[in-house]
Amino acid sequence: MTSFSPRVFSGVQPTGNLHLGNYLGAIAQFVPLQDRMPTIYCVVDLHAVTAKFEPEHLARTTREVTAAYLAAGIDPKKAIVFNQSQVKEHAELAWIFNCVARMGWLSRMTQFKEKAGKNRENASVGLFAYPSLMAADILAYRATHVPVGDDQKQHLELTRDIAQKFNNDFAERIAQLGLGVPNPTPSPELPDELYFPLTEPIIAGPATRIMSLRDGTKKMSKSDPSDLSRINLRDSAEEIAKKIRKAKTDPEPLPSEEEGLAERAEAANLVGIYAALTGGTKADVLRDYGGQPFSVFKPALADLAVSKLAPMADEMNRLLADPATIDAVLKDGAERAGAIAEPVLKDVRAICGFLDVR
Ligand code: AQP
Repeated sequence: MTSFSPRVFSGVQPTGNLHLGNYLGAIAQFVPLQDRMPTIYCVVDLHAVTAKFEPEHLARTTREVTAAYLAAGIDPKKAIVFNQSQVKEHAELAWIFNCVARMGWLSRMTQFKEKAGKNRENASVGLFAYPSLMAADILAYRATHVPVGDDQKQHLELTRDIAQKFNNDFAERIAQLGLGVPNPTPSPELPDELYFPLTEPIIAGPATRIMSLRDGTKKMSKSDPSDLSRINLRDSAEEIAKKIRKAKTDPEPLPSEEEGLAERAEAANLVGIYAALTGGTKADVLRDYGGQPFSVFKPALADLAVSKLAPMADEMNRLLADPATIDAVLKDGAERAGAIAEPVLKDVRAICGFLDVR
């Protein structure tokens, strides 16, 4: 290989309650990329077991994320769509990365601190090591780009740190075995030849962090106990309208300029959602609604959200009524993903020096 071939990898956890943030921040960004380069979209079920989960729901939520991918416009003939647990190379590479990553690096991850909360001692080791598995998900395909929401930025930086340390620690063996790729961005911190690329995040659009409808300082999240905090992708039109009507706001009308949103987290969030749903900018929205009260803006936002999400929910429901077709997509995807990850792990085992007797 003379250079890393561009390849996209991303994933969504099947933890239930897929919401507007997952859609605007991630899934909607996945769709156009499938026409620009090879893409791999995973349902990351191994991540879903790092916190309390119901085994009897996991298959259903795995199919639900797959249905959301397909309903959003991901074409499984173009993109590889599969569930993580079906390709064993993810778990194997994660173990090696657990031995590359440092305790200090993982201890600094804000998502672990938030999710473990005050009860850190009781959090699973899997939750702590989650970023190593995420690095393995990406690097098992030597993916060069990862579209994600803003909350995953720190994990992507850790993926680069792991790749960099692996490339450095094993530089001699990578060169000896002839497995290196010329470093596209030579620097004193890195050898001339790399095995793993330094993956770039793609954090794009006006909706990289959609906030809770109940609290503009917290991100919209599947695990928020209040269902009113998020718009679920399969909510009915009535539920969507109710949640937007009840969304926390302030008494002021919308400003005409973006600077006027600076201290108004809830207003900024709703304007950002409107912008993302129309494919425009916050400035465009304020040009139309500046000076208007929320009693005018909220119904317009509700109509817009329903018009965009209802067809997707209908398509998800149609797909979910036929689980065999979803499973066939996942099976085909797992075979195609495995065919890429298997030789990468063969290289990694050789680089690490494991005795191969089979
Ligand atoms: N609020 C958000 N705004 C924009 N993007 C978001 N994403 C998540 N929440 C928002 C993006 O969705 C993708 C899939 O996320 P995930 O399922 O891997 O888990 P997460 O980031 O931990 O999302 P949640 O919804 O908050 O789930 P729980 O509550 O289970 O932890 C990612 O690209 C993420 O950035």
